Amino acid sequence: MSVKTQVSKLQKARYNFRPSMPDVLKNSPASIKIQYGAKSYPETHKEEIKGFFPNTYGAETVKFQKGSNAEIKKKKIKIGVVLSGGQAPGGHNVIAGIFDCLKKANPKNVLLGYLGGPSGILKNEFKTLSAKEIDAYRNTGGFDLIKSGRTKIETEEQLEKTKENLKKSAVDGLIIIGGDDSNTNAAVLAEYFKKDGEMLSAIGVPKTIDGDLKNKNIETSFGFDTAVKIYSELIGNICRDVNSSQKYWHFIRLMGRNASHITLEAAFQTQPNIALIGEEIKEKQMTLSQVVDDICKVIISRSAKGKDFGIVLVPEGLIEFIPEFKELISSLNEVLSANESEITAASISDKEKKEFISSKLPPHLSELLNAIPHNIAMQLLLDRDPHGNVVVSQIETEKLLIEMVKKQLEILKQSKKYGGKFAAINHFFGYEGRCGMPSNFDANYAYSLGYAAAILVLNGLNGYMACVSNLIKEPSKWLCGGIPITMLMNIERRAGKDKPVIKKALVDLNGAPFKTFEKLRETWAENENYIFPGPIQFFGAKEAADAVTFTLRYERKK
Ligand code: FBP
Repeated sequence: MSVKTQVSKLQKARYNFRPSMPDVLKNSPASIKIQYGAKSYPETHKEEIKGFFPNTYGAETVKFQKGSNAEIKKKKIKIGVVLSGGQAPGGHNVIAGIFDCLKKANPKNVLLGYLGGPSGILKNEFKTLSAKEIDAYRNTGGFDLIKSGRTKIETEEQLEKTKENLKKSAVDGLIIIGGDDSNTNAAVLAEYFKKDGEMLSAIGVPKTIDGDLKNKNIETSFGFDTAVKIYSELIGNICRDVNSSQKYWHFIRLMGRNASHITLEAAFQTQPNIALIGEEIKEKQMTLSQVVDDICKVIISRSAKGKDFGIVLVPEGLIEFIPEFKELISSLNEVLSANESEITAASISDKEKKEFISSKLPPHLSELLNAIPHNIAMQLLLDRDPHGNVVVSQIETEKLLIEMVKKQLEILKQSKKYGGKFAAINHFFGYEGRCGMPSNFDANYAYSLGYAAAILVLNGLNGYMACVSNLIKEPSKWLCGGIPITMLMNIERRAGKDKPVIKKALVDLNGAPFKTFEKLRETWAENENYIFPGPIQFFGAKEAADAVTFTLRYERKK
């Protein structure tokens, strides 16, 4: 008996949501012209980056404008699309945007979906996407239409295989929907195609819930808006719970591997007692004990007023912002990559692994590794992701903080500096937010990005990231175009080597969002200024259903 796929009533209703589009994209693709702007260059490491990308370096930014481009209709184009990296709400809408644009340009155009992330390209596993299938995924969360993966295409062999497989299927352009590392992949492919004189194009689309893929041109990545609203609903609920029972301290770790944007935005949306911002901790060169001392100060001060409860938000990447841990992690990265065979031997126990690695570290780092709780130390030794990053989602920093705060409070209790009761509960909100039904903002934005990416391929552009801006305005006023990916790059040390990668956008301590937070946080620490945002609204009052994030508002307010 075949089982019929069931969908929720809300999902059914969302199928009918028609994303609002920027005015320029409402024209048919044959009436959208490419306007070339200034040549663009990275902010730093110009010569090194030029060395890595001699053929695609220094290209012009492009904008779309209304105008005749009738050639588009005559061509028959095939695009391949791939989802790369962590899930982010809106991914399916990017694909729907690409599909609709392609079919509008010429109904004979074809969209192939590579399966399971970039490894699908290497294995040549794909499916031709039909209108029926696309319709069943419009405005839905997740990446399940074609799935995702984190394989990095970087060796000469992989690059050649990619080119070979794309050519085998007569693909004209590949659209990579991904974060900074995946868009770096798009630039590497673009360079490879151009070097070989191929007419293939590689285009990127900015995706990540972490919000760290942004710059002056890319205002935000899709997925951030929805993910942070989901976390904020949950945090708001916990704020209400804590304010009702008044007996726990909740330590909530939030996703955001390299930057604290999610934590900062969730702080604006819920106004917790403490929100740790990794970038500030790094700037002040704080040790873990100093971070713990700061938390204890708030706990003690609230306790003195009879308030033995509160909320602490912790960015998941905190550990990498603390200089001593940053040094430890980068040393661990080098040791892990230089001693792979010894460390991955099946016979080695956890204890032996830790001892072996510890013996290869400088003495002060070996001491630090051995001073932290064993389970956290083992989490720091877990395999790196294919891009050489430590997998911070697996490191339970919130538990480490609770343990250290507890110890510190016990010491203070003995010297009569603290007389309260500390009961803590830990949470990690990460995967919960990555596949939610996209908010109206993400549904509109992701769809427009997909549409814009298809326009770039239709016009034969290569090595660009689709760009939709002016996002604090209503969608009809959004501006569209593309920016050369090489202009976003810098050089970073990855897996023991210097590599060109897209520069991550960290929380800017001089920027309006952080400055605003700085002014408010003392009041939040002492009082219960909690806000309860409730669930994402898809219908009804515009102020609730179409609100953009505080981050975007503060950053882009003129
Ligand atoms: P991307 O950078 O690929 O968008 O992924 C971000 C993220 O969601 C981080 O917030 C998190 O640390 C990481 O992915 C988890 O990775 P995985 O899905 O491989 O466990």
